[in-house]
Amino acid sequence: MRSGFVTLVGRSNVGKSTILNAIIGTKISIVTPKKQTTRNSIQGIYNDEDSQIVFIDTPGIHKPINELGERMDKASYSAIRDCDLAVLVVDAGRQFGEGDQFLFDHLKFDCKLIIVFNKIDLTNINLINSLKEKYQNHYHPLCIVEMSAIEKFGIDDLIKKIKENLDEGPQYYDLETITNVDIKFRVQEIIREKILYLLQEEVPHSIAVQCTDILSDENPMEVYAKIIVERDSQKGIVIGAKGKMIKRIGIESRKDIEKLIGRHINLNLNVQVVENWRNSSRFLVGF
Ligand SMILES: Nc1nc2c(ncn2[C@@H]2O[C@H](COP(=O)(O)OP(=O)(O)OP(=O)(O)O)[C@@H](O)[C@H]2O)c(=O)[nH]1
Ligand SMILES: [Mg+2]
Repeated sequence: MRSGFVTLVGRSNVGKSTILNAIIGTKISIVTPKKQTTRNSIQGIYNDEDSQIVFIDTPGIHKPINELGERMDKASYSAIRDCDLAVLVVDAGRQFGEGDQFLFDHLKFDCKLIIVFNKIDLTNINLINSLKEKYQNHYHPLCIVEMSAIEKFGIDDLIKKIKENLDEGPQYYDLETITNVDIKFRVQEIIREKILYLLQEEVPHSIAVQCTDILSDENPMEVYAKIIVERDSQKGIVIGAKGKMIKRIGIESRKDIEKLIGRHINLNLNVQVVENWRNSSRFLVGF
């Protein structure tokens, strides 16, 4: 069989996590219209009759403004050092700009490279041709695949091109395993996704979620999670007037967690302030 590790990398918001979910056929990595949604490297495992591809979704490469951002970029750079093939995802609906230049200056590939032009539903032929020329000349990829992950267009083509470029190798995971992250991590991410949707501006980026306990012997199952903010004022925003916001976050999250776990749950949320956690090495250990 052919197998290997394939890293999805690129700027924030280009659709890396959407692509991973479309490939695996289920939601492994959270997706939002906000930047810096993914904060960790997350594996999704694709299997078919003659191959196993371990995809690694990564945080969007950006100019970091705090230690969390530095760690996120580091996770992305290290994921392309350790893979067999990298897939650089580009938003084909946007003009080349400063952020793309930052990527050109900082992101180098020693491994095989395929470029995906995603969001072709939002582009036009002139834009796509000019982007293609730029990326072709800078990176010399094996090929460029056009895609609309949201419409599931181009996914099969990408898999085909990846398979053509992977060597014979072992089956790394058993066939039932679709991700490397555990239930607690997925619960945290679901809650963070709802917060990203429901809160505005900087607030959702100042939030971390820790799932502290899942009591599966209880019926309904009891799930405990802490929402961590950086300041008292943010705590007020997360809780909302008369507790309305935290209630909404709870209701939205519970629906998705129940889908994930396949059982009814009670979701117990509490909000805690950890000042400036995004610059706290102690807090970020193991992040
Ligand atoms: N129109 C359109 N929108 C897309 C497509 N793929 C993804 N999106 C949208 O783009 C936004 C960002 O998608 P994500 O998958 O979270 O992007 P990402 O690259 O993982 O972002 P980070 O985790 O922040 O690095 C979401 O609103 C998606 O619905 C596409 O093919 N077409
Ligand atoms: Mg993402």
